[in-house]
Amino acid sequence: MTLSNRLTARVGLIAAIIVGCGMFLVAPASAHTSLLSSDPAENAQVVSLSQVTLRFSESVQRIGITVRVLDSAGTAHQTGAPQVAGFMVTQGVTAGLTPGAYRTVYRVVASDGHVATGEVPFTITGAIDEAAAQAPGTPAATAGQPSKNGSSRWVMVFSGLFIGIGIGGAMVFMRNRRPQ
Ligand SMILES: [Cu+2]
Repeated sequence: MTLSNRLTARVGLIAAIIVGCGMFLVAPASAHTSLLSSDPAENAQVVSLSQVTLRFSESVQRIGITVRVLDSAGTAHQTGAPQVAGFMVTQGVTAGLTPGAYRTVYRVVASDGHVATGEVPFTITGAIDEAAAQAPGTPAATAGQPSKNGSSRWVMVFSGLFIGIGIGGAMVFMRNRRPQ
């Protein structure tokens, strides 16, 4: 191998690296897709469900899409093929789903060929009288409440902590002032 051959190979390699890096920097910003919003939204509680809608940040291809609506046992309840309209994907679900925990599990292919996957948990509560007729403690009746209770408990703990620090600080301040 001559010196010029070696130089050519090296220049070629450097050029390839620069082009490769450039593509790496440009492609993600212009083409990756991610879920912007959905209906039902994440952790939403809906009375009933006829379809799920997913809205992406980029348009998705009509091929390679799967949208499944699974119950807590993993049984699928979607019906028909997903409908694609630019950034939006709509998927029908079977009628009369029983109240409980569900999740929308999706896989879409962005316009650049990159795959985006994810899932959105939500709860079907059923009609009000229906829910009242159910035994207490079913997933539909209790879902979402633990986190609310948990967060308000933390608010109380932190409020107490701050009030305690405030009183303690005031006492120290008063004590320091007294000798003067
Ligand atoms: Cu991409």
